[in-house]
Amino acid sequence: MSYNRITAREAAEMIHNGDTLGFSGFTAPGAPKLVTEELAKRAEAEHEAGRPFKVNVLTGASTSDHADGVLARANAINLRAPYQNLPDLRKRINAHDVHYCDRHLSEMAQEVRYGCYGPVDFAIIEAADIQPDGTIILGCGVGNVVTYAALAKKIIIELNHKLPHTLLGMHDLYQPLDPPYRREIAIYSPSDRIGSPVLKVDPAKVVGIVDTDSYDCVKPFTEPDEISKKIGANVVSFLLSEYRRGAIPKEFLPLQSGVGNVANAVLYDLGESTELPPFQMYTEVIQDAVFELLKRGKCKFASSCSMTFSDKVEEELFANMKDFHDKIVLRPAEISNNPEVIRRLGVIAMNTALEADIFGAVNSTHVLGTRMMNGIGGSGDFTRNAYLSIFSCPSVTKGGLISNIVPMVAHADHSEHSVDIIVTDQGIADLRHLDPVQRAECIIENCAHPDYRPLLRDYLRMGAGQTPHTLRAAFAFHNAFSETGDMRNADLGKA
Ligand code: 0RQ
Repeated sequence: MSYNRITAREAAEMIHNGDTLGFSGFTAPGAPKLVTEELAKRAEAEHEAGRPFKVNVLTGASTSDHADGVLARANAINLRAPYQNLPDLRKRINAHDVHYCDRHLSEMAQEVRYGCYGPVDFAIIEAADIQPDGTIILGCGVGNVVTYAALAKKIIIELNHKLPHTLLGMHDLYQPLDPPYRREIAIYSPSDRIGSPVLKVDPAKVVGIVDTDSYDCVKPFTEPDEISKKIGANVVSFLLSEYRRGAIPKEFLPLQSGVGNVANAVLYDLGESTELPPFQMYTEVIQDAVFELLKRGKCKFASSCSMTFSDKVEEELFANMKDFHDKIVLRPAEISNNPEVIRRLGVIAMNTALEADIFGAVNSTHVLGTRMMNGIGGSGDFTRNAYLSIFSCPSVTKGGLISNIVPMVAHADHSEHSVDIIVTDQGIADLRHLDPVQRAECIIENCAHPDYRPLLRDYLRMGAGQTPHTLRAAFAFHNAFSETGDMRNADLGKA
């Protein structure tokens, strides 16, 4: 089977204003790079000529500057789903230049199959290699590519020569039947395989192959700061106490870890613990810290949707692929984040909050309640279905001007019914056996920064009922920040 070779520019020329594109990948790895850059140039030229040019972009999660970044700067995106994390796109979203649909990642593929986003015109797929029978070996991120490839009218392949063909065997591609025909997803352990190692596509839909050799350009982590280290140590001490009292079985339970420096610090500390046994991960993203744990045997196996490694770590992986084939599997997002599997495996979910309120609700997405930061990503998929759902964040932000523990979250992504544990640099609040007032006392005394505890105690005393909010004062902290630039000026009486 041989597909046509085309240039990125020729590929971009095939795409029309208003088309819907489905990208492979999840975070930077696996996302297209070259065709999107040419598409951005094309959009700019069309705009200069006074013609409209915008496309709808469906992905697995965030992409990279090669895709979301260039397209956002060119104002070439009409609709974007289900997740993003780049500053230029964030600006467009908050200015309403882009219609952003912030969706649970596990549900996206089925929503597209059910036609919620209309027809998919093009799937743009990053490949490590193409087999003689026309099947595709994917790159380091999967996302929703199985669905996009199946639904798209046309397929463009970006063949990335930086990716080794030895990636063959890392993927497990499976698309469940849609209800009412769906059967159980037969994953009983993170390492179980249920699908195909290669992506099968209809060769008649492939309009061309574009050759590339671009890196993902994932930045390595900076050394965790003191606050991240304290949060990491608190999470580990909580997990250890649960392990010692037998609430986590002796084999341990699979971990999910969000992205960022705090998540990295937690994994680092887990790796250092001599008391915890080697563990497995059932997660959506694995980062540099997990690679180190896999090498040391502290992490025995990682099931993920993407390997979001820095370029240096990626090079090391590619040079030693044979050592990792039995340690990592890459799955589509609707399987890596699948509620059925997460609940069955008893996953311990660890995600980051922007702010939490004294009753345990969490805001992961909207800065001060209105401005989109990134999106809910997979945090909802895991939080609602995990055995233990942990959220962590620093107790304060911006040098203490913002308290991340507030009377009421200004936007609710995760309700108090789903959040089990809150951890800050100050300490740990285990909310599982507590009523709302007890939860509030526990969060204020253990997690809030001492500067904010008196205000939060006053707020709690003001209210009545099962969950004693005082609605006229619930956003006093946020109002104080908007008006004075410092939440410590909150006036509960005036609010
Ligand atoms: O602002 O950029 O101006 O410095 O928010 O905060 O502390 O750097 O946090 O990078 O760990 O991200 C929740 C956004 C945390 C992320 C969130 C300001 C703060 C800073 C970022 P600056 P930090 P992190 C796995 C699971 C949702 C998706 C998810 C996220 C900036 O973890 O997107 O979990 N989660 N996915 O100063 C106002 C507050 C603030 C605040 C922090 N209370 N009010 N601003 N900031 N707290 C991945 C996938 O799904 C693929």
